[in-house]
Amino acid sequence: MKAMITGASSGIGEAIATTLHELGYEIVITGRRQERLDDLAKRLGNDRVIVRTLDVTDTAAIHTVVEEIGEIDILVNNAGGALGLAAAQDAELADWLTMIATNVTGLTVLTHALLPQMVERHTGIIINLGSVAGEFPYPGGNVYGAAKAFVRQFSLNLKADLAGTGVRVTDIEPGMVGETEFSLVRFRNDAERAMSVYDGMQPLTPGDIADLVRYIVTLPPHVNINTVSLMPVDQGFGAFHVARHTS
Ligand code: NDP
Ligand code: 8X3
Repeated sequence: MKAMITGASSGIGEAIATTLHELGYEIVITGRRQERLDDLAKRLGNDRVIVRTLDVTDTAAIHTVVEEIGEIDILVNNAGGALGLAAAQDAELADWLTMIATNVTGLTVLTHALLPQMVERHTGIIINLGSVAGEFPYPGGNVYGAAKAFVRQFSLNLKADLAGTGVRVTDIEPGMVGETEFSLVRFRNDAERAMSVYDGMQPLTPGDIADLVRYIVTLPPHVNINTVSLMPVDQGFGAFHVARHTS
C-alpha cells in the first residue's frame, strides 16, 4: 500500500508521513526542499520511502511525478500555508496568487491526476489539509481563509461525486498548530513574531494531526469522515467586530 504526502519536509506533513510509514505504508514524500526530505527518509531507515522534490504549483511536474509513481492508495494534500496577515487593502497581490496556487491549484491538480486510478480500483483515501480559517473569518485571513474554504467545499463536493466508488475523502480543519514553520513562513522568517503567536498558550502539535490521520485511515472501508474541525483547548472564537464612528 502506497501513500503520497505533499509538504512532507516540515510540520504536519512530516508527522503524517512518519505515522503512515509506521502503519506499514510505502510513502512518497514530496516538497521543494530535497535535503529535508532526504533527512526524513534517513530517519525512517530509507526503507519504504520514495523521495520526490515537487513544487505543487508546477502542474507539469505533478504530472511527471504521478506518472513515475503509479498507483497511490492514500493522498495527503498537505502542502500549503499563509503569506502575510495584512488587511486586504494592504496585501501583496503576489502573496494572494501564491496562496491560491499552493493551497488551491496544487491540491486540485494532484487530486485530478490521482483520482481516476483510485476510482478504477474502488479504493483510496484523500485527506486534505483545510483550516478553521476556511470557516471562520478573521482580520488578515482574506485569501488564506478563502483558499481553505475552497479546500473544504471541494472535499465535500468530491465526497458527493465519489459516493459508491469506494474512495473516501476527508477535510481536516485545524486551528493553531505549533512546532511547524507555518507562522515563520507567514511572517517571512521573522522568528520572534512567529514565536509570539503561540505565547502563553498550548497549541496543537503535528503529532495531534497525525494521530487523527491514523484514526481516519484505520477505520473500516465503509466509514467516511467528511470533515474534522479541531482546535487547541486554549483557542476560541472572536467576537463580532464593530467599527464605531465618533461624529
Ligand atoms: P509548514 O510550513 O511547517 O509546512 C508546510 C509544508 O508545505 C512544507 O513541507 C513545505 O515544504 C510545503 N510547501 C509549501 N509550499 C509548497 C509548494 N509550492 N510546493 C510543495 N510544497 C510546498 O506548515 P504546516 O505543517 O503547519 O502546514 C501544513 C498544512 O496545514 C498547510 O496546508 C497549512 O495551511 C495547514 N494548516 C496549518 C495550521 C497551523 O497552525 N500550523 C493550522 C491549519 C492548517 P517546502 O518548503 O520544502 O516546499
Ligand atoms: C492556520 C490556522 O488560525 O492561523 O490555518 O488561520 S490560523
